[in-house]
Amino acid sequence: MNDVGQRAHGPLGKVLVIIPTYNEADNIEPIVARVRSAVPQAHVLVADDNSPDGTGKLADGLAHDDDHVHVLHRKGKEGLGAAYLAGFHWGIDNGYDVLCEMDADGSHQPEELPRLLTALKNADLAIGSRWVTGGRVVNWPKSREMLSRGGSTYSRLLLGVPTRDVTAGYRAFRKETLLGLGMDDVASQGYCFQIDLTRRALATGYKVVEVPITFVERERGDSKMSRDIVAEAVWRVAAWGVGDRVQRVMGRRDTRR
Ligand SMILES: Nc1nc2c(ncn2[C@@H]2O[C@H](COP(=O)(O)OP(=O)(O)O)[C@@H](O)[C@H]2O)c(=O)[nH]1
Ligand SMILES: [Mg+2]
Repeated sequence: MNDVGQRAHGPLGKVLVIIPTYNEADNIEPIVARVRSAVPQAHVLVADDNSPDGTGKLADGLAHDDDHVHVLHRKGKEGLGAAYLAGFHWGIDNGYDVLCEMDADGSHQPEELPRLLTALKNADLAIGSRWVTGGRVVNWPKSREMLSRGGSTYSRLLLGVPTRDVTAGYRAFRKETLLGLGMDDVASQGYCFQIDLTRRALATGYKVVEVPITFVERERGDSKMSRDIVAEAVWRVAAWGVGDRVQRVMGRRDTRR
């Protein structure tokens, strides 16, 4: 382990909650309202990929009425990872110290964010986890649960990471963590994006903690999860696993690439 993990953790500072959206018109207003009431001091950034259903316009209305709400309009659908990277850069450039990831569809309950932020006080990355004791999922089809649990186990085995919920998308990062783990080299899309952030944070020596959450399946709108996103995760994790082993055999220390 690198020695970055040994340093003391400073106060959290300014918090930004990034919500990536693609066709979330039915969800965007309630989720932003819930974040604003659960963590009133936090700011919200909606990172919208020019949703055809007008989500971006609705978000503009929220931003007009509330100086804690901001909108990042992107040209078109480029995937969750690209939207988050743009959001992280926006947040860092605008002076935020903590960058949170949260889905728009209500699966990540804003009311649980204070627990993530409390955990981050003594960590570099806090992950809202379904698969640690106390974590659970509500209304999720058995097939999705098996895919998620299987994906985490597969990644743990191949990458040798201890994290139980490697693909989790409810997270709070310190700014220094994102800068230190080399976020601009994260090339992945959906689940893979989250797995890559996790393995890079651990390989860099950052302290990663998991906080149990209750993940609630969306009631409105459609999932953007696809076969391609799963396939990408399967091959990339296998490639990283092999790469890490080769590097270990060659005696290299940096296992991030
Ligand atoms: N900006 C942006 N957001 C996206 C994209 N794909 C998914 N999202 C958002 O990412 C979050 C999680 O997506 P979701 O479809 O719920 O995935 P699932 O929970 O794995 O089924 C939601 O807020 C989506 O609107 C994308 O290409 N661009
Ligand atoms: Mg979802």
